[in-house]
Amino acid sequence: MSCYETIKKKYENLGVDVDAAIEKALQIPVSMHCWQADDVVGFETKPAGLDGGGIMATGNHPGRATTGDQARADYEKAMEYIPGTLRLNVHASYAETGDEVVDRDALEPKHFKTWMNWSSEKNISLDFNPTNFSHPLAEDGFTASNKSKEVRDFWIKHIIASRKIAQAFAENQGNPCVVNHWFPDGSKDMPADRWIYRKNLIDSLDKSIANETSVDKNLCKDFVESKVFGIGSEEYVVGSGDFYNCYSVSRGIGLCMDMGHYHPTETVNDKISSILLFNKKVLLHLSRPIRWDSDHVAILNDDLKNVFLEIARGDAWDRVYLATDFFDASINRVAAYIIGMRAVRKGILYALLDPSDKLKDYEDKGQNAFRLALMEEMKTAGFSVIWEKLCEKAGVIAGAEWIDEVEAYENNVLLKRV
Ligand code: RNT
Ligand code: ZN
Repeated sequence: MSCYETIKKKYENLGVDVDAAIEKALQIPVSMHCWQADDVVGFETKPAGLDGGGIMATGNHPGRATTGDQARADYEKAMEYIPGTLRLNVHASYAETGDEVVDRDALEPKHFKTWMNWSSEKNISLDFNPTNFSHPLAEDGFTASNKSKEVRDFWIKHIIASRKIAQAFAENQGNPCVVNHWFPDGSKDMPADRWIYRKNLIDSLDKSIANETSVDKNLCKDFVESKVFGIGSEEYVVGSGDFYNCYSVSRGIGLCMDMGHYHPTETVNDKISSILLFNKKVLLHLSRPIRWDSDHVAILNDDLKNVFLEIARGDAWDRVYLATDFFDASINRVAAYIIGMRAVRKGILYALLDPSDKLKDYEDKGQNAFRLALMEEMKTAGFSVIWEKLCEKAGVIAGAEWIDEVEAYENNVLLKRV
């Protein structure tokens, strides 16, 4: 018997169908974020003298993608080593408009033609995000919640424009486009009035999403993302966890939970069963916070595994949308994608191999030591052999050999970029 067959038998004895787990793990879509390749800078054409910059990517490893073509080449390179169904998550600031300066409120599907063509050519569906940051009208720290009606109206227009682009993506690819709405709005120090911004944000979201009828909600799947604090919004974040829990449920809009957007001892895995008992769907931003929302590359740590175990144990795969969100500019960015995306796929597989029925059985009988024992044993039960099988099925290198190939890409492509 092969090593795989032996291990498969062991799992079968625990009630786990390994072949079915591999098949399912390969099918679950994961939306890879476009912004690790270029440190969240984006490709939009800015008016002379204005450089919006990115958000908080730190490091200066050589080889950053500075054009859409370079970024797409990097995604394609990374995708050679990432098994399973992929999507690509595009931000509005990645519009390619040549010499023409198009402000965010005037963006149209035609400004994303290159992305849609790439999507059709590679058969990779796209998701989308309005970009409510890195813009002069975000400089005072408030966008859609701003006290100025003029500023709010600009962002409302941008959100609607973004949702129309998402709808065009959905039509082009023949399946819905997930749209995530995140706003940096907040303040460094204590506001005199914490209420007004939240009231404004509700009004802007209602006008651009909840009550906006020009976009088909079956094609454009909206989610709202909370945050606990940011640089420059340490004291007060308008779109807090409480705010969006209530807003999303009251409006029937999806909730996005980013693994870096909670207090350090809170875990996203524990939230899933609460949120999904009230909300129809949830989007996860898979990330690795180190002491704060640091957006380190996702790895196969307990936080990541536990998130997928929760989904598996609640059989909630069809209500959870998966997307990555990390940006580390201090290391090879293509390798960062591969490390993070492979970790995510490993985490999904690990969760699908969970002997959940057996664990629940121990629990029902009050045998909690045995429950803990089996959870521990599963960590070393032969997972790597099953992972290798998954990679083999996907036609992707299973082990560390991919590193040499990416080193060659660094030397031949990335280091030659100026
Ligand atoms: C920021 C949010 C948000 C962004 C992307 C670029 O704290 O996590 O999801 O990372 O929109
Ligand atoms: Zn996020």
